[in-house]
Amino acid sequence: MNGKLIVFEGVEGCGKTSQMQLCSEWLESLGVSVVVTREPGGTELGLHLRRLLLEKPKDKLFGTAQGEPVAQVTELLLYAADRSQHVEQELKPNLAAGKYILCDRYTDSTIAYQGYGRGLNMSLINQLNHIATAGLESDLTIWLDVDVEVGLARKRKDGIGLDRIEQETIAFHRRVQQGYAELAASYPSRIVRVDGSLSKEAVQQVIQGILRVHLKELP
Ligand code: Z5A
Repeated sequence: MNGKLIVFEGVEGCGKTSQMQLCSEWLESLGVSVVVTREPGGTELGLHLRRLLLEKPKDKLFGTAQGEPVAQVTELLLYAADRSQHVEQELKPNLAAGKYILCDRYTDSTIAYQGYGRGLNMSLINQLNHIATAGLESDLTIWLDVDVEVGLARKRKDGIGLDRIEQETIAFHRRVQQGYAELAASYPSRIVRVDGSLSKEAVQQVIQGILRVHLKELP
């Protein structure tokens, strides 16, 4: 069986982690060899970058120890660095080994958050995405579509403090959401929208149906 890169995208609290877990269990029950990974933080280097990118400014860490804000282009370059390492060290070797990779966020996150959310130059983002991935695109991207306030409320209910990006304004998160909607409209064969407001079980049923349609070689 050929390896596949299946990416899960969406705003905070849309249910990516939950759905990837269920999906991984389902695929393994079919005898498929699965790798679960994420961006940022899918490699050892990436874990350091993830802390730099997501810890709140008041947390004592590296460059942000004195609350120094991370410049927007710096943030973009750090996501690109994380991705480049992830593609070389994790994604390419596992695809070559025929694995099904379930990846929490990939290039569309950068377009949605740094492009639509922060308003950074889209052609710069596309160039960096291209360099970082060496042209590796997802075979399928599942966009879990939930209202931003529903997603953030789920996160708050978890009782874990909101990280640096989650603390952005609702307007920021709405721009990110708009980004996903426009990406899904532009790439209908690669990105499939799933209503993430349904129950976890119902969302999983929809995802399994989509994977069966798109990945015909599934056992
Ligand atoms: N970022 C970026 O800006 N640019 C980039 O290029 C990349 C990333 C790659 C890290 O993302 C941050 O990095 C992210 C964008 C930025 N922004 N932030 N912050 P992350 O994926 O690690 O963090 P996250 O987006 O906040 O995801 P999360 O916390 O892991 O949430 P989730 O995976 O989407 O959801 P979950 O953990 O499965 O569920 C959250 C809660 O909702 C939990 O209590 C569940 O039990 C509950 N839940 C899940 N599904 C349901 C349903 N269907 N009904 C009811 N409740 C549910």
